[in-house]
Amino acid sequence: MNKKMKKWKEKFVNQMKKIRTEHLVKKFVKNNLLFLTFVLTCLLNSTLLRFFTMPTIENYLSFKPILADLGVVILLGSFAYLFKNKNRFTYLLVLNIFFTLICIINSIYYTFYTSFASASMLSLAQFIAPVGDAVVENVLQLKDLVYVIGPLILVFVHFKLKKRHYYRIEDTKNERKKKSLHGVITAVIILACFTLSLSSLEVGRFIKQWNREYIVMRFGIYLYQLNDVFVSLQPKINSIFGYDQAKKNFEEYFENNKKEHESNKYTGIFEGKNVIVIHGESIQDIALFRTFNGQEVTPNINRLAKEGMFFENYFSEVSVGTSSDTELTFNTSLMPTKSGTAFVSYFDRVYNSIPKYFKEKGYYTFSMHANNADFWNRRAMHNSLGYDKFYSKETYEVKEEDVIGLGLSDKSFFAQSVEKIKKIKEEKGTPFYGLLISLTNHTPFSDVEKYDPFDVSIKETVTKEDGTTEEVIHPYMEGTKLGNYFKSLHYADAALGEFLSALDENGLLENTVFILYGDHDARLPKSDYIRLNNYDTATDSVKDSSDPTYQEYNSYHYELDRKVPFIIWTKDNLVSGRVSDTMGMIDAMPTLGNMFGFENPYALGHDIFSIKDNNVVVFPNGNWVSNKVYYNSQKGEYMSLKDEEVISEDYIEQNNEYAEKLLDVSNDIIVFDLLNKNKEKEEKK
Ligand code: GP9
Ligand code: MN
Repeated sequence: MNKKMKKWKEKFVNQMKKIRTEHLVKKFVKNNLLFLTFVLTCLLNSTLLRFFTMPTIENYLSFKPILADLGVVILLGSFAYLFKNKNRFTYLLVLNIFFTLICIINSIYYTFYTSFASASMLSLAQFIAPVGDAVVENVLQLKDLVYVIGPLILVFVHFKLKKRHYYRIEDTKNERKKKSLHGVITAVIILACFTLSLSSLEVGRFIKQWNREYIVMRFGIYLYQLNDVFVSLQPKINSIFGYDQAKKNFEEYFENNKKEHESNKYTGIFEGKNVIVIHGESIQDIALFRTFNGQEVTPNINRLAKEGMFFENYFSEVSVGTSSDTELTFNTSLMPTKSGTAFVSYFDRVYNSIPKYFKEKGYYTFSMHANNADFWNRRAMHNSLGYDKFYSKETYEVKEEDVIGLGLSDKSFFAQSVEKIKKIKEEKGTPFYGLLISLTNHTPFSDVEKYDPFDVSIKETVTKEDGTTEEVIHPYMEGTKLGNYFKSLHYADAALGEFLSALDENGLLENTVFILYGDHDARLPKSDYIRLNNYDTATDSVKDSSDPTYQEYNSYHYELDRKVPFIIWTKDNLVSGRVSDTMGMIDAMPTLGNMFGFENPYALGHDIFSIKDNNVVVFPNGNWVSNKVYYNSQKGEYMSLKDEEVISEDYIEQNNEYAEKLLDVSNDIIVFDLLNKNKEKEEKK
């Protein structure tokens, strides 16, 4: 055979091989069309979910979650081959619908909570249901339903195949077993490759599961949700196992972080005074001192902030328990739990709380909220927190015309509450500590016609050529969710003003400290903030980002804008001034404790007047903020808050470690009931 011939032969053999492989692939696709459609639609859905919820380059380019999703889908899908043709489709369809539901639920959940859903929230469904309307009205969008296309494609392919008599040839039992095994082996190989690609940090975070975005971005939605079920069962399992280790870590933490609290100029200044605390639903700093056409959004809160002590860099530290998480953090100086919520899953633990310390001082303690007493399990938890009495909806008259949004309007709530407080003062004859939880300023802020009118447009008086003037109206924030939020808050602020006047008229402001905090941000869309900062009256639209006057608004600006007010005010202006050091809800108890003369040795926050500019505020997702930096733990990046200062890696690392330890110890205290002295005694027996 000469050289030329040899070459020809080689070419021919290669060509034949190619044809055979192509043939094999074709045959494989043809024989497994239904299964492949199932795999691809499930993969498409999970990828779309990730792209829609976290539209970042890192996420787009991330290959790991695709591997993980593929592994899970093939693994579970492979069992379809164990069924005969007739039932195989049913199995794949049920599985496909299940995966689709995971995507839809997470898509809706993400829009509402900027996080992924957790099975631990199932026990909270009853608390979310009343806010359900808000979800449907404001959140359910086309992008949440696009996933339905997965099962639809599967059904379509199924009928097409049926028409082509695809199902006529039935595999033998052995063949089916073999196919299923091949599928499982393929899935195991894919999952093994995926596991090998993981770093120890990624594995660690997967086990802890509190940084949900981080996990979905690396492990895909299906593996996340599977793991979540196990983690959600942990409250039950956890409190059985791991107590000794938790106790050891807890003792070590407080040994290393022993607080020698030094007294400062505020120590004991309020001892013996009555206290009224307002839990202000969704009040954010962005509304304070803001005006539209010369009108303040929050004139009453502004007055309190100007006359009293205003903590202007104060952050709420909520997780999925929103309002209830803030109540926990404010009252106990502990963080929300890593899974579930303390109010629901751990209401039966012992807490060192503000009401309990006041009770020790002979105060009468109460809470008031005109919503269902079981919402957020308050009926049980307010008892655990040490309130003598919880005045819930049952104790208020709720007339139809007084209902706004979620329930009784703030104006009616406060008016009725004043009567109750008056009675308490007369009957008890002791100082009192009372928490009033407002309700009207709750998302979706859509009962606009029921709020006091408040204009969020821009009105301009323009002089025309002939010298006459004309009023031009630019819509600005009208019709936006943020605009409606300002309207709603303007109403809530007016209710607060009326409350203060009524308290004053009844002599209830004498010898009383009035405290107001915003419980968390209002979960408003970023695009509305961009509009707020970049509106162009010349075009009546948002400026283009290329415009030289365009103000950048990134995710850090958004996080910083989630700040809430914290104000301490007395009628005789005992305290005043702005406190600018970064502070969190967790620091309220130690700061107030110093002023009222009590100290919780197991508080995880700090008296801001002792720690001053060294404070670090940790969020449940591992992000943290100090006077210098806002750190995003999901991205592992930060934004410097002081242009001139160089931030060292040590500083970031130290605070990361601090954040992780704080979250761990706080969670252990609650889960293992570590403040329960009786439990300790029982252990020793
Ligand atoms: C309900 C109210 C709102 O009683 O506190 O709770 P949230 O939805 O803000 O957690
Ligand atoms: Mn709330």
